[in-house]
Amino acid sequence: MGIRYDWQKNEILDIYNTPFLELVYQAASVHRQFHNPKQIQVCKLISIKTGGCPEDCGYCAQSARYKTEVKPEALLEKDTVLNIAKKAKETGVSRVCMGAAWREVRDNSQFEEVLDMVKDVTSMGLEVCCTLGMLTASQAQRLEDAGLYAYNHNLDTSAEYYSTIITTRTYGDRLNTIENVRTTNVTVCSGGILGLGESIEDRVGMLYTLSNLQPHPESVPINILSQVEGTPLENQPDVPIWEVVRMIATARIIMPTSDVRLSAGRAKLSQVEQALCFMAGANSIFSSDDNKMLTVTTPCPDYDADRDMLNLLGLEMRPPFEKRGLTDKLLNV
Ligand code: SAM
Ligand code: DTB
Ligand code: SF4
Repeated sequence: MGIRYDWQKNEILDIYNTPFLELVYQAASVHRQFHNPKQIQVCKLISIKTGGCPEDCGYCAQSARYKTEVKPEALLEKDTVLNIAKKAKETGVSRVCMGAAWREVRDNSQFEEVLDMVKDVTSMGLEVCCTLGMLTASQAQRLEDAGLYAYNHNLDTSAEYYSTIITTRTYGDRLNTIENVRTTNVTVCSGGILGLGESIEDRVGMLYTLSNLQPHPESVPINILSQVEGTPLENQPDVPIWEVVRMIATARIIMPTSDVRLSAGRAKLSQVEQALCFMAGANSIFSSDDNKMLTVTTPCPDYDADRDMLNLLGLEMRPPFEKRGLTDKLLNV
């Protein structure tokens, strides 16, 4: 089957509700058609600017509106970032994702510093991703010129549920930034979070919006809420693994060429549960040397634990820059 950009909500809901083992089998089959099932992309997150964010995202440890463990810090020095990237590369990581707790990028000296980081990490032979909040088309162009490979900007949930979680920007703002990135050759990374109190229809709604983007985001992160003390969502119940796997499998089936990234919350999963996610089509993870994702509030498995798990499962780390060529070949473009 070819790639579709006209998925309807009822079709996506039917896929999501397919009997569990049949769903995993179908997703695993699609996965094998479009990807090398032996490979997992391993990424390293670096929080280049932590905390003090003016936005009110109800899940986030970095919002200045909530009293959390996270204390605001200045923009990291380039050398600090380069050292973390160097260690990541030595471990076999292929992508470094630099996150800033900003509402939007401003055309100031801090942006110049970030551009410089992008340039230097790219020249180490790593794919670089940034997640810096809202972006104009000309800022996206400057990031492309610096060598940026991907820009992460999540939809997080459905259009309908969005304002329950975030009030300081709209779904339209989010889509607008994604469109601005699409005016360049920088790839798009966009997904969401499970466990915000959303309904199955909201999960389907998010997948509907993502799968109707043409092209699909090259990467779709599926985060599992990490309940952060002090945020409005601190008491949300854990998401059952069955629902995590259903979400991954559905994303895999409707966006077959995208990387589906098992992101925040992976540290809560056993190796067996993670193996089920990989079977269902997840082919990318974040790994870390300091046991955290962006902040101390969200644990991340470390390089050693992940190397052991990949060895156990007979999986390999995907080298940098391999994806674009492979997808182009499959699509005959
Ligand atoms: N400030 C930028 C923005 O919001 O676009 C980038 C950083 S933000 C931390 C990136 C993504 O991380 C969010 O869109 C959300 O999906 C995810 N995230 C943040 N806090 C989380 C949490 N506590 N649990 C799970 N995912 C989380
Ligand atoms: C994404 O979708 N997940 C990553 C990355 N993009 C930036 C972030 C995970 C959440 C980290 C929450 C924390 O560490 O506080
Ligand atoms: Fe700020 Fe991003 Fe956290 Fe929202 S998710 S509060 S924009 S850092």
